Amino acid sequence: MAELTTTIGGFHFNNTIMNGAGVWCYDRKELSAVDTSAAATFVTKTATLAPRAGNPKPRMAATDLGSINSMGLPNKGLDYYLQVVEEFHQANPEKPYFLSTTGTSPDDFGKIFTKIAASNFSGLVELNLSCPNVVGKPQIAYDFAAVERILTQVTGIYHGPLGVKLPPYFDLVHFQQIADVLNQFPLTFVNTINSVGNGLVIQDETAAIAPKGGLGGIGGGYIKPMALANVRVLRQLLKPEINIIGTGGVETGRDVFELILCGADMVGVATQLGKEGPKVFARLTEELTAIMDAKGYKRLSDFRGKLQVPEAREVAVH
Ligand code: RRO
Repeated sequence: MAELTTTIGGFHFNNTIMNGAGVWCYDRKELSAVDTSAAATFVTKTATLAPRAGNPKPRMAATDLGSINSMGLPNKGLDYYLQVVEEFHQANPEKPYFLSTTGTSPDDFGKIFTKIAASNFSGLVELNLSCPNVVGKPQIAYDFAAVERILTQVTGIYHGPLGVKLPPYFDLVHFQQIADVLNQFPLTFVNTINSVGNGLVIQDETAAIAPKGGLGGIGGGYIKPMALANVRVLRQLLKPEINIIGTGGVETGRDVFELILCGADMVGVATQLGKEGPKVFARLTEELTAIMDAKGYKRLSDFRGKLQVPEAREVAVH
């Protein structure tokens, strides 16, 4: 039977599928449910320095094709997640965990990473540069100079394994610009993509969610083509030592397969995890394994990054 082990930096995982930050990761109870599922590991809800209530409700809606959210970074604060991840680490010293974090003002980043550096944290940090839902705050990673500034500061303070969560890019020049910035830093991984920011879902004659006049981050099946393209192009542009976690639009084992075909080292599941709960990981694992077995692939490296593109045939004018 095919095996699904993978590595991010020097960290080994016994499966390639995990949650995407924001879903089933708010507190100890939710993290425990993911930890005891078939998932490789978990990433926490994105932690800010102080706890936050987030945006007013309704702030999340599932649809047949995916989801919209404007949660607004509700979280229990960095201290809570540092402590909880340390507890999981004590119980499972062999299993690496991800801590997601971000700042809500320029001063925060230094404070956050000074705190993490001074803690016992020994997993991987995912710096979220792409939350689309904090009122009045732009998505940081659409500002390439800001990304460079923040990573210069953060990597000067923190020397542990670090990755960034990126928003989707839609323009080939922007792919090159973000890759040029990221390649200057000793990053362990990027996670691409976050939700597609500022979409609108309407139910009858009313927006599905309340904050920001109904606008929110779109996830699920709607965004799979953007996730595939972002994984594929960033794999071509980033230094090979930067691993990629592909997130976006995973509903089936086939979707996991396609993200790996585009170059993902690991795959995140968010909207479908919200719909189905942590048992989704066992189903996706079975479906991916069945695809690999049918194709004769023994391990992920047999097909990772090996997407084929049809040969282009010239077209005559007529
Ligand atoms: O909390 C949120 O509103 C949120 C975050 Br931090 C994020 O990174 N992505 C998203 O879709 N929602």
